[in-house]
Parts: sequence; C-alpha cells; structure tokens
Amino acid sequence: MGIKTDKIWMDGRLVDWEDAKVHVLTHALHYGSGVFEGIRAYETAGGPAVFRLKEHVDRLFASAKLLYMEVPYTHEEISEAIKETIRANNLKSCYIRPVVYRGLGEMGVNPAKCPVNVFVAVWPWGAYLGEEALAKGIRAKVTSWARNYISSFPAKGKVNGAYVNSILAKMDALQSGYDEAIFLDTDGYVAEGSGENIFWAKDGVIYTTPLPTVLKGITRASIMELARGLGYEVVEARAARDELYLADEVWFCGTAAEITPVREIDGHTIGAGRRGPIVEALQKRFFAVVHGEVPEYEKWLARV
Ligand code: PPE
Repeated sequence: MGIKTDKIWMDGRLVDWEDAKVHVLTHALHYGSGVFEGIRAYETAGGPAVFRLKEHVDRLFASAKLLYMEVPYTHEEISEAIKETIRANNLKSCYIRPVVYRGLGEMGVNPAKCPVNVFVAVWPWGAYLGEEALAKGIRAKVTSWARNYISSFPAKGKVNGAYVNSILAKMDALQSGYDEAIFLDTDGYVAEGSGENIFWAKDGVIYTTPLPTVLKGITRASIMELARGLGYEVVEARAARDELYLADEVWFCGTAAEITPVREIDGHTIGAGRRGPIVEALQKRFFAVVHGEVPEYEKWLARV
C-alpha cells in the first residue's frame, strides 16, 4: 500500500500508522465537516523542502475559519508538526495531508459540541495523473456535473464535504474513458478540474479562470508569477468551453497534479495533440524551483 508509512501526527503527537484511527461517530465522517490541505515536499540538494508551506498553512486556517472551527494550534505549531512528520517517516519527498475536522461529541448536523481534531499524514506520491501524463498530456471531459455553486460551498475553503462534487465528476470522466474532468460553473463558464485549476494558452497569451468559483490554488498563483517572470502575459478570463477546444495549449495544475498538459477535450485535439512549448517551459521552471535550483525562489521552500 503506497500510503503506508511509519507515523502520523494526531492531536499533538506522533502515533504509529496502524494506530491512527477515529471513532465511527466522528462528526466529519457523517457530514464532511472538515477542511484539509494538500502540500508537497520535494528533494533538494539541502534535503527535503516543503513547497510554499506558509501559504498552505494559512489556507488551512482560512478554510477552518469558514467552517467556524478554531484550530487548537498556532500556524507555527502546524508547520512544525508537518516537518516533524516528514522527519519521522524519513522521506526525501512526499505528499502532505493535514486535516482539521469535527470529532467525536454529539450526533446531528450542529457541530458545536464536537471537538476540533487535527492530523497530519504524509506519504510518497508520484505523478498524480501518471508519469506519462506530464510528458504527453491527458484526455479530459467536460463533466455534466456543475462545479459547486458559490452559494452552496465557500470556494475559498478546501472543505472535505465539498469534494463529493469532485468525486462525481472524476468518476464521470473515468467511466466515459477520459482521464480527468473539467467542471463548468453554474453559469456555464469553465471553472476547474476535479482537483486542479486550469490554464490555457492562445496566440502566446496565457489564461486562467477567475477566482470566485474556483479554489485559490497555490500552484495557480505560482504559475502566474513564474510565467510573468518568463515574459508571458497572464490574464484571468471567464471562458466558455469552446475557448478550450480552440486553444493552442491547455493544462491542469495543482499540488498533486503539478503541471499536467491536456491533449484532448471532448474528442477535440488541443493544439498539436501533445505537450506544447509554453507548458513545457513552465514545467521546466516549476520543477527547477521546487527542487531548489533557482536561488530567487528559495523563499518558496521551507527546509525540513
Ligand atoms: N482546485 C481543486 C478543486 C483542488 O482540489 C486543488 C488541489 C486545486 C484546484 C489546486 O490547488 P493547489 O494545490 O493549491 O495548487 N487539490 C488537492 C487534492 C487532490 C486530491 O486528489 O486529493 C491537491 O492537489 O493536493
């Protein structure tokens, strides 16, 4: 099992992986009342380094606030717990999953009597959509499920329960023979993937969808900054699906997916049908940064 490691941090201490258990009456298990993060640590010449740790921990606290949960630790304590868990598992690189959730107290939708619990798990996680996907691109489908309506879930929170929407879209795409889903929002505009933000390029300009309906992705923000640094114009634009069909390049990005080109959407070949030059340049820059090879972006790395 790829997710089996030695230790998981639970409510202030490291416990053996086998013992990291919760009661079946845990509130979050019934109602999805939790928030989470997905973070990566990469191997660098100076040992493992967590990519944009501060931004991820800040977003975890913002997500918790949106669910009226008070995290019983400081930002520094959570950051330290993350580093401690990586060290305890002796990993050179890994994916990191902190979860803040409503635990065991009372049943019923009202979570007020349930404690706020926290855990941090880490595991080695290779390319989210497959190693080949990074080089060759994937096939995506515009799913018939609309992205969570902004008045149904706070899009700026990474809320556990909201991911049922993503699960349905992902399964729809897979069952239709595609690799990943593209959500439209409830107005029919392109939103994001089941677990990624989306970008496209046309005539040398880079576009991504504006924030209100999508997760404020940390990879998204990083790509926007790196792309501008490489001299590209980056525009946030609402788009209908046909804009993607006619784009020169399309790609997904996220902590898990990193930068994954999309070579086909709904039977339409995108550009030349393979990884395009802009996404390749961005991948090159991104992977150099996360591996600590770009001194200017050392500021984005937290040594473990
Ligand atoms: N949109 C969604 C819906 C999303 O879940 C993610 C991350 C992003 C955009 C990109 O955000 P960021 O990681 O900050 O660049 N999805 C996480 C979970 C994936 C999973 O399958 O689990 C992730 O990439 O860690």
